[in-house]
Amino acid sequence: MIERFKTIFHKPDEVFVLGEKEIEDLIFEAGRIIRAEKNLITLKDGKVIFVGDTHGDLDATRNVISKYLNFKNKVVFLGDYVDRGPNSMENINFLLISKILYPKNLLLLQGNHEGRGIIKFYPANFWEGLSGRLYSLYSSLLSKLPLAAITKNGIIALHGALPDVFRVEEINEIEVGSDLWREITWGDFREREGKFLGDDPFTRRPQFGRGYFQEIMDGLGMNVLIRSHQPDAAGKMYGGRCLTIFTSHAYLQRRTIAISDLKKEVRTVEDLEVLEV
Ligand SMILES: [Mn+2]
Repeated sequence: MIERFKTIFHKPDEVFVLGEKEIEDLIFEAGRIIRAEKNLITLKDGKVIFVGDTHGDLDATRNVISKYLNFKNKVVFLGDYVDRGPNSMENINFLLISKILYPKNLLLLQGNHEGRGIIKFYPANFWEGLSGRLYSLYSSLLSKLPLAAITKNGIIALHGALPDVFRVEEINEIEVGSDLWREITWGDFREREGKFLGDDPFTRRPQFGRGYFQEIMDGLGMNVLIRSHQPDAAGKMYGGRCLTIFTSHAYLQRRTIAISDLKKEVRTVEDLEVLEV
């Protein structure tokens, strides 16, 4: 089976012809790795490449993986692999195959679009197109993805907003479906003063301001947050300590990633390499 996954990895168009049985095998194999991971991933050395929402943009994922995924780098995807874009199924399957081949070097964090089994949302074209069996296999697997990554040079990376915790270890205790989980996977940041600003009346997303950002980042001892999820957010917020990136043509013409060499101190976004793919 690993040989079959290697073939698909090197001839990525094969990902378009995976049968349902092969997809079940893929979900099972990837699940063995993902279920053993903690909510919080700690990265200690090397170069880390952060990738925003890909949302069915298989081309973006292939570009990043062919260029950066190897046994030295760490590549951290910030969630939202499915829905909106044209190739959700191929995108998530190619990522799961890559995860099986590079389990320590590819980290797939959880976005709100991976939690369809917990909170319903629209658009959900990927989820709505699945058979009942695949719906339950994908939703069970994807809701087990880790929630955050931290680096030894002061970066925390996650999908939406910071959880209301003061020690990074507390992230390991967060349960799927809880308020803290909803802050991470659904939360927005606003360039406004204040802490909790209420749920958005239309999207139901929890909104947070500068005071909340500073309080949680100081408590966690982190310098810079790298996140995705919120296309209307400014790229840089809060004095350059909060970077929002997207890596999908489903939202924007520009597909952006951020790179940090963990040997280098990071105090603001200016200390990262931010580029297009
Ligand atoms: Mn999102």
